[in-house]
Amino acid sequence: MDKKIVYSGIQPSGSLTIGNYIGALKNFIGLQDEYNCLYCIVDMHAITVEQDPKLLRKNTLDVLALYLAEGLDPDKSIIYIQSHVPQHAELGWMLNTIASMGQLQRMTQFKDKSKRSKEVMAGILNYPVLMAADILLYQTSYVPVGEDQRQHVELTRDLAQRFNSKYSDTFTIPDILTPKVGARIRSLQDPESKMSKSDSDENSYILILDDENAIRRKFKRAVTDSLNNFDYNDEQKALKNLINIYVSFTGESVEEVVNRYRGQGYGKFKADLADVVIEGLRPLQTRFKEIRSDKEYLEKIYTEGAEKASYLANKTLRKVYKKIGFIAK
Ligand code: AQP
Repeated sequence: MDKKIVYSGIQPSGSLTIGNYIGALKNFIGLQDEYNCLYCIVDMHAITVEQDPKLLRKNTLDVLALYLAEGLDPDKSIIYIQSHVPQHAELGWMLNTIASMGQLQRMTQFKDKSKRSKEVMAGILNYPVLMAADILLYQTSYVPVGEDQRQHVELTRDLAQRFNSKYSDTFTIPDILTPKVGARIRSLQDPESKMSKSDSDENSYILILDDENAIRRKFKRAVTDSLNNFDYNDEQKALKNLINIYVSFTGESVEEVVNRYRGQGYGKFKADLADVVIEGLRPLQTRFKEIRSDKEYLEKIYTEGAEKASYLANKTLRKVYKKIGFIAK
């Protein structure tokens, strides 16, 4: 039997944070043997908020190099850039015709992002429909993403079911795959919001490519609480978040970490956490530098990836067009 399909993507909307790493990237690697995986750099999603073209180009290649540096293997997985496969936009349009405005306006990410914009563009509203197209184009069974994307995957399931019942079985209904710990890494400055690469406060996030000094400084400045009680609970959200980051990097259990630091001040823990993250990111940062400087290699990967992805995407799109009633050329 054919292996099931895994699909995920990351926006090149800034430099990636350890939230993106723990919630998504880190989990991509282990899926490559068991499933047929597609990993995309979703540049069309990134332009739903303002981007500097030069920076967008740089960030797109950075994400590609990070994918490869982390261990995505182009012989096992299809690695490509979303705008190279126009079928995403085509299926996105079809799905827009069955997605309701009310449904899209209820999306938390839409509400958050539109609050932050002076003028709300239609692209932000339609973002989850394009995401549904990304996933459904490849008959995806599993979508490894962070908790913030759950609502979008649920919308994807809903659109797939709606299309299937209107036109007969066409799309596989996908399931979300989130990590047990670290599915929602929070801002280091405000534990009520998630860590985000587009946050205007650089102390709120650790970037995968941050240097040692920046990592130490940001953890030192991370907010905690005044209880001075080393414990893991929902009343101490900021500390809980730091412990989640720690265990995501070391693979230890929360209990082990809490037992080790109980009775000590937060300062020592924060300093050790910085060491753990610096050491954890070091091999990735080293490989990233080597790969990022090889432009020809990167071009080869994204060109071949787009060819393979287009082939699969076309198969689904042809079916969709036929069912809708478009005339085949
Ligand atoms: N804080 C987070 N904790 C756990 N997982 C996270 N992800 C993002 N932030 C966290 C996961 O990373 C993957 C890629 O996300 P994305 O770039 O497609 O968009 P996003 O979810 O909107 O991430 P950002 O960093 O907040 O980007 P901006 O600031 O551009 O909107 C997804 O799997 C996501 O769940």
